[in-house]
Amino acid sequence: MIDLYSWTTPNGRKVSILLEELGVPYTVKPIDISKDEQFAPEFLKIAPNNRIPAIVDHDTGIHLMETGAIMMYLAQKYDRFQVAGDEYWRMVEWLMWQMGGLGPMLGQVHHFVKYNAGKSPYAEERYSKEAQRLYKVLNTRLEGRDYVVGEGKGSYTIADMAIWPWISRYDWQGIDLADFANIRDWYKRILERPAVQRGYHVPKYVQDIPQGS
Ligand SMILES: N[C@@H](CCC(=O)N[C@@H](CS)C(=O)NCC(=O)O)C(=O)O
Repeated sequence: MIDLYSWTTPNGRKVSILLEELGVPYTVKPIDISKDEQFAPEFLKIAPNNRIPAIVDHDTGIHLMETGAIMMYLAQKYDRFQVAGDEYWRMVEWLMWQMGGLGPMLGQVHHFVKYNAGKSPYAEERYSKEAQRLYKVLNTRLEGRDYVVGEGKGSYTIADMAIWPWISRYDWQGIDLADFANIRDWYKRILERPAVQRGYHVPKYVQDIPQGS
C-alpha cells in the first residue's frame, strides 16, 4: 500500500494522476500547504525539502520526495507508462525538461502574474516570455505526435503526466491554447482519460478541470 502526501497543485496532481492510471490502492494524506503543514516535523522525515508531493511505499519501505523520482519509481515498480530502449531516454529527457524548466518557470508566472500582479513588471515580463518560449518548444515537439514520446500515436508515459497538470493552468499563465494547436489537441486527448479526471481532484475538488477551450 502506498501513502500519497499531496495537495491540489500541479506537482501533487502529477502523482495522483499516475496512481489513478496505475489503478493501485493508495491512501491520500492531505498536506495543506496554505496552512504550512509541509513544515510539520513528521512530514519533513519523508520530505526534507518541505514540498509536496511525497510517497511512502509500505510494500518496500521506501519513501520519496520529488515528482521526477516518484514517477520513475512507480513506473519502474509496475513497469507501466514507460518505454524501453532508446525511447526510454527520450522519456527521461522530457520528464527532466518538465522538472527543470516548465514547472519552475510556470511556477514563477503563477507567483508574479497571478498572485502578485503589478509588484514586479520585470519579473512578469521575463517569466511570461519564458512561458511562451516553453509552450513553443512543447508545441513543436508534439507536431505529428499524440504524446511527447514516440512518433505518430506514440506512447502515453509519465512524461505526459508530468507536463499535463502544468498546462492545465494555461489561463493563469496568460496562454491561449488556440495559439498552440498541437498542445491543445494533446491536452484534450489526455483530459478525456478517466484516471486523469479522478487524479486531478485529489486530495479534493477545488474547481472544474479547464477544458482547453
Ligand atoms: N521539484 C519538486 C517541486 C515540489 C513543489 O514545489 N511543490 C509545491 C506545490 S506545487 C509546494 O509544496 N509548495 C509549498 C511551499 O512553497 O512551501 C517536485 O517536483 O516534487
